[in-house]
Amino acid sequence: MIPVVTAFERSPDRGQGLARDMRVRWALEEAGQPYEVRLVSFDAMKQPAHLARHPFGQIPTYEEGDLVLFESGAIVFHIAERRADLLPHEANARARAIAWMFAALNTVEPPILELVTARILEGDKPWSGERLPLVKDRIRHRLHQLAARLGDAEWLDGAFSAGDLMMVHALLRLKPSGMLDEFPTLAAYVARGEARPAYRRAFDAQLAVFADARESKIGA
Ligand code: GTB
Repeated sequence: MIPVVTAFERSPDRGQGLARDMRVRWALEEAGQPYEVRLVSFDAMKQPAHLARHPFGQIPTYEEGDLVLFESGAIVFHIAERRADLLPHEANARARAIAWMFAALNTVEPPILELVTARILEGDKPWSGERLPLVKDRIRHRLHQLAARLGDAEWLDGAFSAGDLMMVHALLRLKPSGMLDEFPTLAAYVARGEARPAYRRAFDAQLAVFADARESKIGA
């Protein structure tokens, strides 16, 4: 059964791999699981057919036979549980890797998303100049804590896991801000994730979607 993942027809990040289908693609590549992609426009995302897959009208979704899933964390967990070495077999190590997945989604990613909101959606508000440093400080606080825990290790807890996959992808969203470079060990950690062959394959696949969309626009 070939799973089907949904992704942006035209990703606003211009194929930089920041949209969350990238996590799912990456996990599938790590698992050696072929997949298909259904591209959806912003308009189609809000139509009943897609809302039946995703109650909030977003990407990514994942379909595999009768199973329809939304939420990148749940999808990566599903893939990791079944087909990859993305979760350790030993029970305690497995529980810790899952904890890192939650930490990426619930503890590290939220302040990073606040920065995106502050910059893009609230950048023209009169109070934006005062808010931005506060948001950045909240991110720095988390990054200090994360860097302290990572130390000189390659990955967060032993071998590369779904916890690292989610964490690296959450941190990638910081790249355009330059803030990651303030934390060299975290920048190196992210670079290690990006250097994984499975990441490269997933990245190239989503970049090809953007390139194709651009070409068809030029050709039109
Ligand atoms: N919690 C959900 C999950 O983890 O799956 C969040 C899903 C989500 O935010 N999806 C976004 C979406 O569908 C795309 S990934 N947005 C359309 C909408 O809500 O109408 C978020 C994203 C978007 C754009 C960039 N970018 O351009 O850099 C990066 C990430």
